[in-house]
Amino acid sequence: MEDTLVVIPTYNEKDNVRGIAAAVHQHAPHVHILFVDDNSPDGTGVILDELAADHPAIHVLHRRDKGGLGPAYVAGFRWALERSYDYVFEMDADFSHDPADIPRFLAAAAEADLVLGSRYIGGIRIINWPLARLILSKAAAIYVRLITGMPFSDPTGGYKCYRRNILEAVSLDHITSNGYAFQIEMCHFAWINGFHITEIPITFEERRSGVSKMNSAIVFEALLTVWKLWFRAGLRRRPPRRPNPRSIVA
Ligand SMILES: Nc1nc2c(ncn2[C@@H]2O[C@H](COP(=O)(O)OP(=O)(O)O)[C@@H](O)[C@H]2O)c(=O)[nH]1
Ligand SMILES: [Mg+2]
Repeated sequence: MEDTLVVIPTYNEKDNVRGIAAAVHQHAPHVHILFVDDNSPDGTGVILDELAADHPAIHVLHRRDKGGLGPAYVAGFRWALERSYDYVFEMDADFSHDPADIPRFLAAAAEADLVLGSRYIGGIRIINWPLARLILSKAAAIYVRLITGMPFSDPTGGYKCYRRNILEAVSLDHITSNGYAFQIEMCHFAWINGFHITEIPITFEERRSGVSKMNSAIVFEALLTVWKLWFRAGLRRRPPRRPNPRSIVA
C-alpha cells in the first residue's frame, strides 16, 4: 500500500494531528500521509514537522496563508501526482472520518475510479450534529441532484478515495472552489466525464477537539458553484453514454 497517499488538510488542529496519524497507520500500516497545513497559528505545523522527522511515511506541505480546503487539497494532489501514488484519499484531521474505513475504501477502489464515503446511503449516520446542520447537509444533497443531475447521496462529503487517473485527467488549475463546493466540483468532474464512481457507507462523527471552519461564505459558494457546474457541462445533466477523454470538461 505504498501506492496509497492519505491527504489531510489542517488548520489549527494541534490536538488532533498526532492521533489521526497514529490511527491511520493503525488501520492501514503501509499508507503514506501528507498533511497540508496553512500556517496554522496554533502551532500545528511545528508538530507536523516533528511527526515527519520521526516517520518516513509522514510528509508535510506548508502553505503560507489560510487559503481554504480546496486549494490545500489541490496542492496535495499535485504533490501526489509528482510521485507514484495510485490511490489518493481526502480525509479530515478531526476524526470525523474514521481511519478504520480505509481498507473498505481501497477494496471498493479496485473496481472504481472514485470511491465516495456517504453518510446517507441506507440511512443517516451522523453523530453529534445539531439538527440544523443535518438539514442543511441533506438539503444540499437534494439541491445538487436537482440542478446537476448527479445521483449521489452525499456529494458534499469529504472522505473519498481517487484513483490516479482522475487526478491526472482534471485540470487542477481550474479547480478554484474552496469548501463544500470543492467536494461537489471534484465529484461532478468525475461523473460528467464518465468515470466510474461508487459510494460506500461511512459514519461521520462531529469533532471533539478544535473548531469547525465552516461558515456562511462556504455555504454560499456551494450554492453558486452548483449552477456553474451545470452551465460548464453545457446544461447536460447526465454523463455521456461512453466516456470520451477528448471531451473532458473543466
Ligand atoms: N490547510 C487547510 N485546511 C483546512 C482549511 N479549512 C479547513 N481545513 C481542514 O479541513 C478539515 C475539515 O474542516 P472542518 O473545519 O472540520 O470542516 P467541517 O468538518 O465541515 O466542520 C479539517 O482537517 C480542517 O483542519 C484551510 O483553509 N486550510
Ligand atoms: Mg470537521
